[in-house]
Amino acid sequence: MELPRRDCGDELLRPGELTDIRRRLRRIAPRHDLATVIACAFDHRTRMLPFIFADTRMVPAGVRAIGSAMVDAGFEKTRIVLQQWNRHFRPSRMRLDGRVPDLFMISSMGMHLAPCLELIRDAQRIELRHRPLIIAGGSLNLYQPYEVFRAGLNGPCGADVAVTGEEYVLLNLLEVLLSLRGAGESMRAAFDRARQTGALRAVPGLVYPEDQRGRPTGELLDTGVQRLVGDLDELPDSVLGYGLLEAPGRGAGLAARAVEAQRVRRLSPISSLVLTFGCKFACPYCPIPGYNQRQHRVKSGGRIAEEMWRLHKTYGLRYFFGTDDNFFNHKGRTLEIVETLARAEFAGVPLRRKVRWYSEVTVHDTLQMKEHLPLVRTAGCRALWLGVEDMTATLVKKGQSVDKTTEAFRSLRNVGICPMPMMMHHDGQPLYSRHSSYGLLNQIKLLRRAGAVSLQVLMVTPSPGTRLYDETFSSGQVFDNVAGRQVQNYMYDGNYVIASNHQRPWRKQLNLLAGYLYFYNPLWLAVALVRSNSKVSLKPAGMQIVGMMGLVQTVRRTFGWAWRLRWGRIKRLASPPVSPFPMRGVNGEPAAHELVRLVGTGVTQISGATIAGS
Ligand code: B12
Ligand code: SF4
Repeated sequence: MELPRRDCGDELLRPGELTDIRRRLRRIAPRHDLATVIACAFDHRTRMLPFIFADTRMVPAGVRAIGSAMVDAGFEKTRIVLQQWNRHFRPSRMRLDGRVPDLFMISSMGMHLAPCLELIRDAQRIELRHRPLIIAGGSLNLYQPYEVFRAGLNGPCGADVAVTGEEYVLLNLLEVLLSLRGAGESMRAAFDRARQTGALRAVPGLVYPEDQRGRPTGELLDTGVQRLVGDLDELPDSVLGYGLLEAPGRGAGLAARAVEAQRVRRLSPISSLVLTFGCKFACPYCPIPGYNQRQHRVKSGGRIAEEMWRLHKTYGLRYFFGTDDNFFNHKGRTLEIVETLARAEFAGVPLRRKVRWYSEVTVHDTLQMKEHLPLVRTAGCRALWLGVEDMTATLVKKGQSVDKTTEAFRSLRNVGICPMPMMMHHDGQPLYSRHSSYGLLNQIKLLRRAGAVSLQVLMVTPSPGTRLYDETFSSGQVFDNVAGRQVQNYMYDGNYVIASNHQRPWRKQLNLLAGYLYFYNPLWLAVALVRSNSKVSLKPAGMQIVGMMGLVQTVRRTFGWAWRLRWGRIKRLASPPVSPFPMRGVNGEPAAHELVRLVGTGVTQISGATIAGS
C-alpha cells in the first residue's frame, strides 16, 4: 500500500500558510534562545557505484532544508553534522554555545537506519535533566516512522517524536511546544505536557509514544498524513543551510564555529536544490507519487535563478543537482523555469555563464520536450538522469521502448546534454540475449551507442510506500539471511540481490558487476578520450575514470555476497516487517503510517518495492 491520500482538496496547505508560520515563529524566537543540532545519519557500507562521490560530495538537501527553516524562524544557534564527514560524532559529547542543545534532530534514509539508531541511543546517554528533545525525520520516517522507536521499560522509547513530513510539520510542532513552554523549562518537559494535553494531535505528520495522564499506553500515536506546501517559493532560503555545516573532522564533539563559507565549495562541489516535487506516472515500485499525494509542486523560475545566483555568490557553488522526481513532468511549468534561467542576469552577468545544473527526467517526457532541448541547454543544463529501467518495457511500462529511448538519448546528446541512464535488472532479464534487445548487456550496448555517458544498474528491491512491497515479501522473494548473514537495512539499496525467485540469484549479483564492467573499462576510456572533441567534450572520459574507481569499491563490497548466494543457504521472509508496537490514529482512525498491518494470521496490507526517482 502507498501512503493514504488526504481528502481530495485537502492535500495542500492553504497558500501563504508556511510563510505565515515562519513569520509567527520569528516573533517569539527571541524569547526562547534555542540551540539545535541536526545530524545526518550515514552508513558508510553503502558507499559504492552508482552514487560513489555524489554521496559525500553533495550535502543532502533534507538536513539543509531543516537547518534553513530553523534559522529562518529565528533560531540561529543551529549546527548540521554529517556522518558522511564526521564518522566519530557522538551526540552525548555535543555542546553548542557552551551547553547541551535543547533539540537534537536526526535525518535518515531507510538504508541508514543502523547509524540513525546508534545516534539516538547515544543521545539517550545524556543525563536526564539535560537531555534534548530528540526529533527524527527524513525519508526513513516518511514511510516507516516506527523504526526510530525501540522497546523500553514503559513501552516505546528512542526518539521522542518522528516527523513524517516536511519543514511545515516541524515548525508547526515547534509553535505548539513554544506556546506551552514555561520560562526556563526544557523542550522535553514542554513536549511531555503537549502530549498529555492532546495539543500534538492537531499537528498532522507526527508519530510519538502515546501517553495518557502521565502513563505510557505502549502504543504509537499517528497524527496522520501531512499537508504539503504547494508553492515551493514559500520554502525558506536554501542559502541559510550551508552556513550551519560542521567541518569534517575526527572528533566526537562540535567545533566552536561552523565551516567557513569559502570552504563549502571544496567540500561539497555539487549543490542539491529543490526545484520541483512529484511525478504523473504511477510505477508500482515507486513511492514518490503516493508521497506527493499525486500533486506536482514547483518553484518559480525566478526563485530558482535567484537561489542559484546567491548560492554562487555566497559559497562559490557552480554545479546544481535538481532533487526532482521528474523535471519534465509538466511541459508548461518546465518551460517557465528554463526560459527564466536562460535569460536570467545578475549584476549584468548572465546566470547561464556561471552555473551548470542537472536533474532527473523520463524518456517519455524528454521526447515531449524534444524541440525545446536546445533551450534547456542554454538554461545551463548539462546532464539528465533518465529512468530507462528496462528498454523493452517488459518490467515497467512508462512510455519507453528501444526506439524511443534511443531517440531521446540522441536528441539530448545532439544538443550537448549528457544522457545518464538508470536501469533496473530483474529475475526475467538474462545477461545476454541472442537476436533481441532483452539482455542486460544488449541494452547497455544500445544505450552506449545512443550516447549514454554514465550507467546505473540496480536490482529491483522492495521499497516501503509502494504498491508492490507487500507482494514482494508475501510471495517469498525477500531474503532474511544468506549463509547465516542477516540482510540489513543498508543492503536495501539495489546493489545487493536481496529479493529474487531466480534459481541462481548469485548470477543476478554477478550480472550487475558484469554490466558495470562492460560499460566502465580502459577500452571505453580510450575511446572516450579519442572522441573527446564532441559537444559534451571530456565528460564521458571523466565518467569512465570515476566509474572504474567506483567499480573497484562495488566489487569489494558485493562479491562476497555473490559468493554467499552461490554456496550458502537462503532463508526467506514470509511477510514484510511491521511496527513492533500497536499504532493508532487520532479519533479512532487507523494509523496512516502503519502501511503493513497484521490482522489475525495474514498480512493484510503494505506498500511496494524499490528505487529512486524517474
Ligand atoms: C537526490 C537524491 C539522491 C542523491 C543525493 C543524495 C544526497 N547526498 O543528497 C543520490 C543520487 C546520491 C541518491 C542516492 C540514493 N538514493 Co536517493 N534520492 C534523491 C531524491 C531524488 C532527492 C532527495 C532530496 O534531496 N530531496 C529534497 C529534500 C529537501 O527532501 P528530503 O530529503 O525528503 O527532506 C525533507 C523531509 O524528508 C524532511 N526531513 C528530512 N530530514 C529531516 C530531519 C528532521 C529532524 C525533520 C523534522 C524533517 C526532515 O524535511 C525535508 C524538507 O522538506 C530522493 C527523492 C525525493 N524526491 O526526495 C531520493 C531518495 C531519497 N533516494 C532514495 C534511495 C533509495 C536512494 C539509493 C539507495 C539508491 C536507490 N536505490 O535509489 C541511494 C543511496 C545512496 C546513499 N549511500 O545514501 C529513496 C529513499 C527511500 C527511503 N525509504 O529512505 C528516495 C526517497 C527515493 C524514493 N525511492 O522514494 N539519492
Ligand atoms: S519511477 Fe520515476 S517515472 Fe515512475 S513514478 Fe517514480 S518518479 Fe515517476
